[in-house]
Amino acid sequence: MLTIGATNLPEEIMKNVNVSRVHALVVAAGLLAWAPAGQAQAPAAGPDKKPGLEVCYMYKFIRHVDEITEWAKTLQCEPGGSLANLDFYGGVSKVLTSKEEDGVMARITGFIQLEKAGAYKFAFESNDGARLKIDGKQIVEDPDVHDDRFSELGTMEVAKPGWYPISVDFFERKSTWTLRLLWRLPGAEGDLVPVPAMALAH
Ligand SMILES: [Ca+2]
Repeated sequence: MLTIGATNLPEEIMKNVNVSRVHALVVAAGLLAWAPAGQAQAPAAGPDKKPGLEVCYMYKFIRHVDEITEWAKTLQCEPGGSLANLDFYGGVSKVLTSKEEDGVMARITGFIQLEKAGAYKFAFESNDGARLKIDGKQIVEDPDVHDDRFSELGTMEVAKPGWYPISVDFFERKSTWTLRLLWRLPGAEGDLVPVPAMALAH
């Protein structure tokens, strides 16, 4: 499956992709089979998960993320190429891996690795609206039409480290678009940074 943005494939696999995709898959399977626990050379998500997030698209000009849930009842959500992470200043280009530059709704799903106990902080820089849920709970949103801007901070208290289900609903109405999902780890200080690809899977 097409993945855009950062990649965390091992170098050995990347070299072999140029030679033979089939060969690369065999090499990857070998790594998965032989890597001892705790020293895996496989994708960071582990052998049971693929890197990056899944996404599907619907096409309407909306003004609020609530409308994504409503349209999903009647429109088919068309799958697009997966996303390594969410760190896009899209400008006027096509939205993520969709087929349109405007009037796009994206439903992004997968898992996020929260490997420390404590309070994670999350925020968006977005244009237009975006909403984050983790483990079924809304963490942060900036839900309506707006230019590039940062959301408020949302907090997720993690008692048990691990992989949690994540979803991001996002839409671009007109003109330019931006979608960046940022976090700050428990105990860390300073600016939030983009959630890295290695912490995302599907
Ligand atoms: Ca816009």
